[in-house]
Amino acid sequence: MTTTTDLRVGVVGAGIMGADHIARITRTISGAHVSAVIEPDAGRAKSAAALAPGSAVFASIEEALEARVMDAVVIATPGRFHEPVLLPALEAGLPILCEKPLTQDPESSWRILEAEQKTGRQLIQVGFMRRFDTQYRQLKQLIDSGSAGELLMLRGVHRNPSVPDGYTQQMLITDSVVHEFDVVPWLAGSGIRSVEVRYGKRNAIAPEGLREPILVLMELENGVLVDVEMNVNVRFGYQVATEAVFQTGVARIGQPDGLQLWQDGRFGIAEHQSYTTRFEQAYDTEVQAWVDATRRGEIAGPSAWDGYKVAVACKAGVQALEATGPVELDVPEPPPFYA
Ligand code: ISE
Repeated sequence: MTTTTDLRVGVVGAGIMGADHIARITRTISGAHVSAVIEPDAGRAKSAAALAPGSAVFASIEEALEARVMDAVVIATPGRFHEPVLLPALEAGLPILCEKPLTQDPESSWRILEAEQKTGRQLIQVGFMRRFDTQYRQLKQLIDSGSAGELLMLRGVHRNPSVPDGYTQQMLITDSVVHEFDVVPWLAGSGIRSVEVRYGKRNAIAPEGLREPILVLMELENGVLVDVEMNVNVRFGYQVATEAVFQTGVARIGQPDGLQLWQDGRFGIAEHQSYTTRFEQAYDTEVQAWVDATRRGEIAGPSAWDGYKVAVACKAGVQALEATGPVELDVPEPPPFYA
């Protein structure tokens, strides 16, 4: 139900994630409604706006700001379009939930940090939804509690059924491993020291020009070693799973938990096909937490500084795609505003 005290949210970008957030805010989230859909593709904008009755459609963030119909903004465009939306939204003083990545390189992310500092308060929350996933949270609690001893290694798989046209080799890092670059330091309580990429046998069904799967190795500052299989043409479904190796125990998250079916002499469990269902609970919890925090004048998750650190890791990761051996990260001290 829409009320007059609701947060009026403008959603920028009406692709898969934008449409998903528009439907979520309209149907599931309390205390907010979608007042504006901002999307240059008229057909896409119209179908997305139909998900949020009463919302107005704009072709650009500037037009929507001019109309003064938003109290806050969700940015769900591809990463390369984030900076030109973030800057005017910050200048207008609007709170922002920005889908990952903050921006695509450390230089532009630094410009965003500077613009945010000028506003005098933290307005940006970055949409690293894994931090809101119940199982990731349980794993973090286990690590923090020390009840299985110290964390020694993390072993992850990140598998997609396929990738859209235009997905490039670099996007293995900047669009996909970007999630691990945020969630691993958050879980382990330690920054990333270096990133290395190893190539196995190429999957011949991958689109031309894409050399994958890859194995991404991260060494953390606290000595924890992390490996992630990044694999984007598995066809059978969407899988994100982690095994944590402790001194006296092993924990797993992300195991299949769908419908179990025994039929024709076989047994199977339904597997997710997309991140929109695998992380549905995480997105719901994330967006509700953001809306509640925004109404209190706060953020409730990864900050722009976290987004900046991930941009530094992505830069090292992209270099590691070409390099032999580990690439060290160069993260400066956080500006006092974020310390
Ligand atoms: C996509 O953009 C996402 O964010 C998904 O979570 C990730 O699994 C996928 O690899 C990306 O392309």
